[in-house]
Amino acid sequence: MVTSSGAKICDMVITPIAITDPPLLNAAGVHAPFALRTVLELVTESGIIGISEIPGNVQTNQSLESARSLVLGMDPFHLNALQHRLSGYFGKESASSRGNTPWDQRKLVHVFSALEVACLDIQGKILGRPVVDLLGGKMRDSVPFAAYLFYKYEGAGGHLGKSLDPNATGWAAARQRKAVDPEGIVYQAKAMCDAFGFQSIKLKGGAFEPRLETDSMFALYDAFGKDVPLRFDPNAIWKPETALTYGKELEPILEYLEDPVRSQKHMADLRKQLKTPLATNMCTTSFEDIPESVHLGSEDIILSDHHFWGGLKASMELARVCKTFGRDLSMHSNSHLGISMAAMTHLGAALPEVPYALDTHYPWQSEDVLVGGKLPIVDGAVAVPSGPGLGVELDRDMLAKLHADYLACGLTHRDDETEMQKYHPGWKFETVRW
Ligand code: GKR
Ligand code: MG
Repeated sequence: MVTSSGAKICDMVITPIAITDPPLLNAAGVHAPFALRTVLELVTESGIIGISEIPGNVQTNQSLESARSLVLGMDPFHLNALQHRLSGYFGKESASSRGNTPWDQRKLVHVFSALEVACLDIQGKILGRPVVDLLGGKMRDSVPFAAYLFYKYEGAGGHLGKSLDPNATGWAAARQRKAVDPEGIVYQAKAMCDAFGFQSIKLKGGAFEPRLETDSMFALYDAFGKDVPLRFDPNAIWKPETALTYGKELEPILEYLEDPVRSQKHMADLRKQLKTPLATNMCTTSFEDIPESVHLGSEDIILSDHHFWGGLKASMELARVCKTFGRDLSMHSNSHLGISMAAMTHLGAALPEVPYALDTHYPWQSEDVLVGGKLPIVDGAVAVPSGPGLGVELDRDMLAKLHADYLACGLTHRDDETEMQKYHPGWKFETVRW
């Protein structure tokens, strides 16, 4: 018989926020001065509040809101029933609904991820245990992350827009510098690694033609040497023949090559011709994609993201699937704050293996909604929060400020193409460019 924990969910608070984001370049354009996130709070009858954070998008927020009556009255331990209700309500969402952009645009996975993480936060607070224990327990005390480099235009983002903060020092100063060539990328890498102690490096590509971006990878190799693993991600913007040419050239220096080409088929074809492992957060992006991935052999590494795979438990299940089918699992990221960072860290601590340092955009963000500010990254790693639940607490003044920024900035969803047109009128996102 199903028993209730006596802690039903009685309120749900959805707060869209806008966070300062520098003009980072990628295949789809450039980041706007603010990245959007949504903070969810679930409140139980006994006053326990569980929190979570997902990418901000007005349609996702509306979906979350529309699920309110399905959530209220639920026991926060009954995640299976909650998922069943939501799937019935939203209907099947196919993998192709993720869209063509480097980031995922599906609704149900985001909605369920938000609810699941907030419920796990509540469960942990009821039980007095950290979320990592609810995922099977800690395999490590801290979780390694990688330096995530971007080509970028000058500027710090936020209210400063394209201008610079003259008072910035250290990483805050380096973060606002322009990086549009190999020298700029090496400068950024050194500043980021000095500040956070990262021991692996990823460069986001797809912004410039392949020659320049390949040269940047060799410049990083020259600057950091063979002991710092390097990855490169052109977000599927290369043609198969381009990927083969530059993939071969990069073979001696890459730990892995991420989404060089679009589609499982093209990835599988390329994988047969390259020695470098291929990783993806674009071609195998849901459980529904796994059969074809296995059939074709489209990648070596799946980059999970609990916001896109339907939560932390689903990501643990993905780890098992990956193991079964001979894939490694690592982690993808998008611009995010500390609630997501805490969730990613609990997951990273629970995973049976972490063969590669995980992705995070966290150093690019200057604000946070956590009491005590940003979670520290020390020697490239984040310590697993030890308090109950996620182990982090909402700073309500910051939440209110970032919500005011959301209202003032007028953005409703991520649109890097429109932002790019402010720099280059008429610029168009092409899914395959070079
Ligand atoms: O933040 O511009 C960006 C990235 O390109 C991001 O949107 C991607 O989803 O980090 C991502 C990736 O690995 O593809
Ligand atoms: Mg990627």
